[in-house]
Amino acid sequence: MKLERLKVKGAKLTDTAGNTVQLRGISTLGLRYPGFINEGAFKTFRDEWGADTIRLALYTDEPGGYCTDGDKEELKRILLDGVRIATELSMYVIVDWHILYDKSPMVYKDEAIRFFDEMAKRLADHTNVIYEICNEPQESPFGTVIRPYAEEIIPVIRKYSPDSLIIVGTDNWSQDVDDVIGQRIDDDNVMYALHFYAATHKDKLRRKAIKALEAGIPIFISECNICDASGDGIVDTESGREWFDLADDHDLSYMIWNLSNKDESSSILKPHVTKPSGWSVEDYTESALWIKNRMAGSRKK
Ligand code: IDC
Repeated sequence: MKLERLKVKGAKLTDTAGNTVQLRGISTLGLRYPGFINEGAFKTFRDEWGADTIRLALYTDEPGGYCTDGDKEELKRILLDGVRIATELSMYVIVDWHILYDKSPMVYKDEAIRFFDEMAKRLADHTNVIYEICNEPQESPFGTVIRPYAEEIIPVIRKYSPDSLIIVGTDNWSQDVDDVIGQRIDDDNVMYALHFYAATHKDKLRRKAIKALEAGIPIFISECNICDASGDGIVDTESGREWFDLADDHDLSYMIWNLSNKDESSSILKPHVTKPSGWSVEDYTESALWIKNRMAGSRKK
């Protein structure tokens, strides 16, 4: 089944009939760890977790990163394979240009232009592909860095894909969604990223989210977990519950960090688990079990 393109309407994401849509999904770890990018895994998330989306995280700047010393062709092959699998399973899929240590999206802007030009061209007929153009900018004010960057990248995508949904990161590790107020990008189908890690981020960040929502800013939670912002540490289910309530109350889409068996609390699988799919309760970490339960249980439709 070919999925319909989603459309931003006010602060909400909607289908072509105008019904509100809340996507829920799973983010991979960096694509240089492709171990769990396979049909069985994505199907488990779709059928057992209630997920409808997969986010593919292509790190730009880390050892093995796309813009540093990574094997570009291999990383693109893994990415396109992930897109193919998600498409076959009728899931949405986010192509995530995962800036992090590079802080400013401007550092690898020329690479980003080449990358999105190639991807948008190749994936032009994919109605299920969503582009996320800068994961987590830092020290990059929205008006003077992020928006000018987005204004260069978005037309590159729009050339081939005039209607795709595009997610733009916000400053301070995609927390400063309120920065966008009064200076939105002039494009109908853009949402702004908010990331939370519930053990670190609490009322202060939730208030920022509310402030932006009240100002009509369309927010997309393209990364979150209930552990701390390092991706590790304790799991805070109390703050987690407040975050997921907020997301559900406002129909905010959310993607869970991360699909791996790395030894840290944000991983979905425990470190010893190497099975590529077909996991059972004892294979999941504490955060994964809590989130799975929450995700599968709270789907409205
Ligand atoms: C973390 C991974 C960790 C990895 C680190 C650096 O969980 O295994 O060592 O990146 O490569 C983010 C980032 C995301 C982070 C995650 C947890 O978008 O890349 O992943 N996090 O720290 N923002 C807030 C938290």
